[in-house]
Amino acid sequence: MLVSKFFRNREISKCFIIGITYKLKKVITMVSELVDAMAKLERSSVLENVEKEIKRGTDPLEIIEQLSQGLRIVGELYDKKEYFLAELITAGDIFQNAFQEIKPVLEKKGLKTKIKGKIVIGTVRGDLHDIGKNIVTTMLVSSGFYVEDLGVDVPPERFIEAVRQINPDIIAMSALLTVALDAAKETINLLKKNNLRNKVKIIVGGAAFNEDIAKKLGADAYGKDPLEAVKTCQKFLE
Ligand code: B12
Repeated sequence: MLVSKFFRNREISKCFIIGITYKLKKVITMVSELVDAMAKLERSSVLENVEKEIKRGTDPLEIIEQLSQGLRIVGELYDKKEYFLAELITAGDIFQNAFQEIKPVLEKKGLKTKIKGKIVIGTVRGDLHDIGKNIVTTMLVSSGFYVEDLGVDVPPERFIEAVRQINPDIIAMSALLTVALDAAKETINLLKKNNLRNKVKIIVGGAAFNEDIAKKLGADAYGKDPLEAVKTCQKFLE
């Protein structure tokens, strides 16, 4: 009796392990295919794989993460001078195409909350990267925030003007270029100079920042991805 139960349990465990392994294999296949296609700038393969994953019910943030991993490889190849500016432009363009497919699914995923607030977001002066900022904006909007997007290459004075006009609860700054950190610092200093710093919370994100840099610049928080951005902004308003 006990022995048969032992063997039955072993069978169940075996099935469980086989099931998990199968699922894991499926995930790994999708990961490598999508990352690979993005890194190799294979537009049709990227779009096909994205469509397949959406149909399969994969978390849209997971799909975005795989595409971002592909972009990180593109960045490394650019660093090694195996890719050039043309490839960076193509990579950005493929991502934007793919994001159009993902966006409606992401919009349904917002972390709905009763806490609403106003956010002014922008990529700081000197920086034209907006893919990450746009994803964060989509997540914030679908989570119930009112978001005023100032776009890219936003000078510190434009942030100040927006605070005066819109009276936001939060300012969100994005930067991917290390050289653009000065503009983020300048924006925070200008808010202080105009006695506006205490009126807003500041969150920063994008590859140029990390926790440490955010603290040194005088921001209230650093967000590494859209989910963290939403959770932190919700916390600001509690
Ligand atoms: C695509 C791309 C471009 C495209 C951008 C298209 C667009 N519309 O955005 C184009 C071709 C325009 C471009 C231009 C340049 N680029 Co470029 N680019 C990239 C690349 C390959 C991908 C960036 C990207 O979109 N990633 C995907 C998104 C989803 O990730 P993300 O932006 O990090 O965003 C996520 C998080 O960071 C976070 N997040 C982002 N913003 C915010 C904001 C807040 C508030 C929060 C909370 C979170 C958050 O959430 C996002 C989603 O998870 C990177 C490589 C890399 N490793 O990142 C280089 C990279 C950023 N570029 C680089 C360079 C050097 C340039 C150029 C100077 C090249 C040149 N010689 O002209 C120019 C600069 C132009 C300018 N003035 O800005 C360097 C920067 C090096 C540095 N440390 O300063 C990188 C790192 C490549 C490299 N390894 O050298 N680029």
